[in-house]
Amino acid sequence: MRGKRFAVVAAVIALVSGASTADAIVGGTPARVADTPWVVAITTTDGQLFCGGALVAPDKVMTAAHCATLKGVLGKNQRPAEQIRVVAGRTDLRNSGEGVEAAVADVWRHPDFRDVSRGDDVAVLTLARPLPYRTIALGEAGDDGVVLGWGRTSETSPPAMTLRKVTVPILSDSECLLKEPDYRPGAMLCAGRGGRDACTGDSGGPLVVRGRLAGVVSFGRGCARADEPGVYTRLAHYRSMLGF
Ligand code: 4AZ
Repeated sequence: MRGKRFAVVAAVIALVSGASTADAIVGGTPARVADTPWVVAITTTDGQLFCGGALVAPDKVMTAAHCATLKGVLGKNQRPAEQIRVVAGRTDLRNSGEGVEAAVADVWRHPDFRDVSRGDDVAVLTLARPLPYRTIALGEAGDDGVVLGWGRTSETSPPAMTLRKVTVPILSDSECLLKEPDYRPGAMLCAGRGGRDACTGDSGGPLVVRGRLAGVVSFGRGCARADEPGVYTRLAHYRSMLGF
């Protein structure tokens, strides 16, 4: 009786505040790593989620440069490889018995990366050992894509900690420029028309178009706001320097 009343009150509060209890990534649905075995979580050595990524070779993880960056009082520095773990094959990050963890042997960040708003937000982690999971090839943008991650299900929610995915419409460069002044045509792409988006903790994670990796989650103003599409690093722009 008490529980039921609480549930009704919680539902009313959720409706009034505009939050949706079914959301995650934002506006998404549960996903299983078995269906997308190349998606990985990036954590601290004590298991705290901070980003996502994608296996582009058995020992290489594509992610965002800002995921490989530590902010300190003296400025921004590369995050030491020894402080990063890659978790593969684990739908629920709380289930340490599922999948595998790998140490990172080397971090490559785009040499021009300074801040997400300036772009070049791409990095490649070299793992200490190859992982036994299928990889994903790089590809081009299209009309829409699927973004995956373990991150927040709304701006004010904690990370889902279980993998989720959502389909987002990819906007034209001219529309992205109108909505995001920092947008760099050709080197970024933007996606989402409100309600569906990546959010904190999904950074570095994959945007998949026709089964290929077209982008990595870079930045946005909040999450899933109307007229604030999520911004991604457009991987096709970096293809020759990445070598994948
Ligand atoms: C973040 O804080 C973040 N809505 C990532 C993606 C987006 C916003 C914030 C895009 O890592």
